[in-house]
Order: sequence, then C-alpha cells, then structure tokens
Amino acid sequence: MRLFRLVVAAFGMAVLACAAGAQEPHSFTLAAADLRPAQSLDGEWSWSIDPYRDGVATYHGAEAEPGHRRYEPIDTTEAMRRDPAALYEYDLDRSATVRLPQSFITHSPEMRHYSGLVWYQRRFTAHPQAGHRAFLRFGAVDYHAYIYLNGKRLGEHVGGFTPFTFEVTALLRDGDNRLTVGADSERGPEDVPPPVTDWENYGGITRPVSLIFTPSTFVDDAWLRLTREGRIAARVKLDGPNAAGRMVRIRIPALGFVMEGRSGADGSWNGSATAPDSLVRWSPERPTLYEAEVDAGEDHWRDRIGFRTIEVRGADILLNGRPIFLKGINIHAEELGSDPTRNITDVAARALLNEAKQGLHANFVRLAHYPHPETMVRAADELGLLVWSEIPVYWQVDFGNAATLDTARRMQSESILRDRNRASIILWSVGNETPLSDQRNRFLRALIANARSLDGTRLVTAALQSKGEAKTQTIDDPVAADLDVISVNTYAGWYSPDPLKSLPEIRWRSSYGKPLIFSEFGADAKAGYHDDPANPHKFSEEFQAEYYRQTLAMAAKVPMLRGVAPWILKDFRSPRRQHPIYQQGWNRKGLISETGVHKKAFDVLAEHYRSLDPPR
Ligand code: GCB
Repeated sequence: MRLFRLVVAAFGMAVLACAAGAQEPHSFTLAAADLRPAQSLDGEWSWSIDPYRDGVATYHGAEAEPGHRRYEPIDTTEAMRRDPAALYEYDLDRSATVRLPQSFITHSPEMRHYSGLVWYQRRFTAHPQAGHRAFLRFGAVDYHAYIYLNGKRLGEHVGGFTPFTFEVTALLRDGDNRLTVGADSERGPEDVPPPVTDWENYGGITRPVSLIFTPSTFVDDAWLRLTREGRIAARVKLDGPNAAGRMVRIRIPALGFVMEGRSGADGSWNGSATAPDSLVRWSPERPTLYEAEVDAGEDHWRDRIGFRTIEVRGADILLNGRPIFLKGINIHAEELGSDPTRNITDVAARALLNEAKQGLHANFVRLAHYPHPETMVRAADELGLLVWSEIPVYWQVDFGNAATLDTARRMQSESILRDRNRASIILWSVGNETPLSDQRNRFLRALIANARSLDGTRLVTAALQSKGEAKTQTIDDPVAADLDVISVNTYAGWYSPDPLKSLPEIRWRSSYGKPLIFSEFGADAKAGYHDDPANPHKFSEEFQAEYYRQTLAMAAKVPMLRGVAPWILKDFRSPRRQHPIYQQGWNRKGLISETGVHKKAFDVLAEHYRSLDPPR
C-alpha cells in the first residue's frame, strides 16, 4: 500500500493513467461534466472487503496473485467448477450488492470506523459509437482509488473529495463491461487531510460515477467570467486530433451574446468582449444564471453561469463593486437525518442551504473542510449564497513533505477546475488552523500561488488562529500578508474558561489593513437540554445562545470585520466527541440538531442577521 503511494508521489500525478501499455498520463478537466449527456453507472454494485489488501499485493509484497485479483474479468466460481485445480478466494459476481454512490457505513454500519480497502464491481452494457471517445468520470472516491476496466488497470487517484477521469475509448466493449474499483479509506500522516480530524471519515465511492461520450475532438475546459472591467472573458481548451485551428463559438442566448475565435496550436482559445448592458449581475438577492454554450467542431458544451465581480479594496470586500458584509454559516457535507452517510443529493443540499438562506437570512456559507459535491455548489449558485471553498489542509499536515504538497496542490487544481464557473464561489481557502512554521508557510504560499495562477478572479484566504494575551487578540501570522482576506477561528468562552459576559471586552488587532472574517466560533449544545438562563452550563441550549449573543457583541466592535461564519449549521458525526450524555459521537456545535431541530442559538443568529439587513 505504502509502496503504491510512493509511486503516485514519484509521478507527481493524482491520476495515474497506465492502461493499454505505456500510455502517458493525461488528465482531463471535463468542465461541467455533470451536465454532459452520460450513462450513469450509479446503482447496484457488488462489494468485497479486503482489509489485508490481498487484491493489491501478496503477503510478501509482490503483485497480487490471480486468485486474489478482484478485477479479473472472469466468473471465478465457474472457473473453479471447470478446473478442479483452480483457486479463487473472491467472487464479485456473487457478492452482496449495494446501491452507490454511498459510503461504507451505509451498507455496513459496523464499518463506521473501518479504515481500509473495499472492492466494488459494476457490470454494465455499453454501446460505443464510431468516432466518439469514452470517459469514465468519478465524482469522488475516498481516499485512494484503484480503477480497472475489463481487467485492465486504468490507474489510481489519491484524494477523497475531487473528481477524476480516465479515457476508456480503447478498452470499452460493445456489450458487457466490468468496472472494478478499490476504495481505500486509510490515510497516513503524509495524506491530505492527515488521519486526525474532527469529522467522520466516510470511505467508499461517495459521489456519482458516469460514462461520458464525446466527439473525438471536444471541449475539455471552458471558463467564462465577468472581468472587473465589465467584459465577459472566456478561456476554452479543446482536446483531440483536430483541437488546433478550430472555430470556437460562445453564445449566451438570453443576452444575445456571441463571441468567436479560432483555437491555437495547443487547442486553446482566449477571448473577451464587452458584457451586454442587459446582463443582470449574480448576487445573493438576485442569483441570475444564464445558459452558456460553446460550439467547437462536433462538440456542443453547456453550463449555467452567473456573472459577478468580487474584489478587495482596503478592508472592504466588494461584490459587483459594492461593499458587502458576509453573513455566513459553516456547513459540513453531511445530510440531515439520524444516520447520515454524506450522501448529498440535490434535495439534501437544498435542505441544508435553505436553513442558511431562509432560516438564518445568511448570504454566505463556508463549505468546510474539503471540496463539497457539485450538487452543493450548484444549489448555492441557484439559491444565491456566496461560497467559501476549501481543501483539507487541516491541522497537522506533513508540511515538509514534497509529495504531500503535490497531493494538496493537485486536489486544489481539481477543485478549482471543477468549479471556476460557479458565481457563488468567492473565496478559495488554502488551509485550516495549521501550526506556524517555515515549512508550513512555504506550503501554504505554494497553494496561494497555485490558486492565483488557475483563477486570478477570486479571493484567497485561510482560516488562521490569533495570538492572545488577556483581553487582546492579535493577528500575527506570516501568511496573512499573502492573503486577500484574513480569516480567524476563535473559541473564547468555549475552549477557554472566559466568562461569557467578558467576551465583548476582547479587542482585535491586525496591522495588515485587509478584510477580516471570523471563519469559526461556536459552542456545543445538546438539543433539548435546557438550563437556568442566568447561569447556564456548557452543552445547554441556553449556554450556546448566550455564547452567540456575547460573541456577536464582540464581533460588532471589530473595525476590519467583513464577515462571520459561526461553527456550524448542523450537528455532525465526529469520533472525537464521545461524551455519553451530550455528544454520543456527534460534534454538537450545530445550530440545528442532526434531525433538524432548531436550538435557541439559531434564532439569536437569525435575528442578528436580520438586524444587519438594510431597512426596506
Ligand atoms: C475548529 C475546527 C473544526 C472543529 C471545531 C470544533 O477549530 O476547524 O473542524 O470541528 O473547531 O468543534 O472544535
């Protein structure tokens, strides 16, 4: 297992393609893949647990033997019937089945704390068409994926929250096909995130799998945005034998907008034109999305895109040129319900986001602590919520390890390339509560540079920690100077014994002259546990409500504060949290319980956000 990880690191590629001989690794963006016509491979898959990784290597570390290779394209039981000497110790054709995408926990609750390999197999019928290319796209597999089609190894992918794609044009059969995926949820100290976090590890094939057909030359990437100068700018990248010198036409029919050009030798085209006066800029109040289309050769690409600008001026954050205060809330990718499995369907995403938008009157969500599924970000685009998007560079990452930086950077690239067309996203965050050191500073700076090189139109931030003496909190972090927006997590009164009444006396110092966001503050409360409001104890709803009142009073006095995102919308599963009366395996800092019961602090925050709205 570790050996395989080293191979991945050495290649410096998250996707290691190696099918059909010594094919060069080639990674695809397939922008807006979720809107392309596709054959869904979600549904029934068979599965087989492999805690000793027999399907990867023998007990002496050599290549797995035939009797253990879960991906062989044969009926193993039938093979043993035919040949009395044959030996196979698995049979995925006859194993139990489960509906995917889902984490391990869904099909086997006893696997809640299992950390290791599970094999999945899906048999499907395909009808490839001449002149078309075929791609297998995975929304996410947690954490390390081994992918085989019809017994041939397509490659591996490391990182549990971002999409990856393999071209299968040469391997896909007309008729029956067998797709085998090993999903290994174990993470070591060199991984991103490292093993210790504050959330449940939902291993498995956790997001949709699809088979996508494209013309032989197709639009692999298209990025449309509004520039601060009021132009619609586009970058298009074609892939295929006729990618060079191709006509590219961009259309936004509702605006009567057309822009054309010819791709260069590398298949890419960049252009811009003045935005039409009739363009309605995307905002939380008016989340206007336009159908945008790109035609190039035989390929027709589409997406639903909003146009807005975001920038920083002094300590202000400007949305469409106007200062905005971010009224936010943190959200984990965990659906409502007593037994969540991180299955974020469109309905589940909207249920969470509507609590923020309608319930709290928020205009902003921090999607913590890793890239959330496309469903969540698309729902934010449609509902009108500004989004902070993040990669899981969390706590004690192996900052001195070059392979770890490679993993984090690739993850970040996959996330940005997937989501650059989402108007809701305004902030790319490069890390959360990372301990200060020179190695850490270099690591975060490499990620800040990568974010800016892939997308210079959004703001870069990181959730930092402050330094405190008595009643003064100071922001003093070498990386703060490199960020557009400084963010700080603060828990005075919860993780510190400060009396709640004293919180408004805390003064905040920052010499950076930049906007500040409180990216976290929060207190646990068990829904239904009530206490004396005059002297409430921790874990009571009254304590959490008073903590919110006093922390918001403190926030009101911070001159450079331009947003808050308390921790967190909903109670979420965390193996760190084992108090038998109050927690039972849940982090209880939610403003609503896991089943959606509103705690008192929900109304405190909702009332506060309402009070910040301009009078109508
Ligand atoms: C934090 C972390 C978050 C935790 C939270 C807590 O600072 O960023 O992931 O869940 O505190 O509840 O302690």
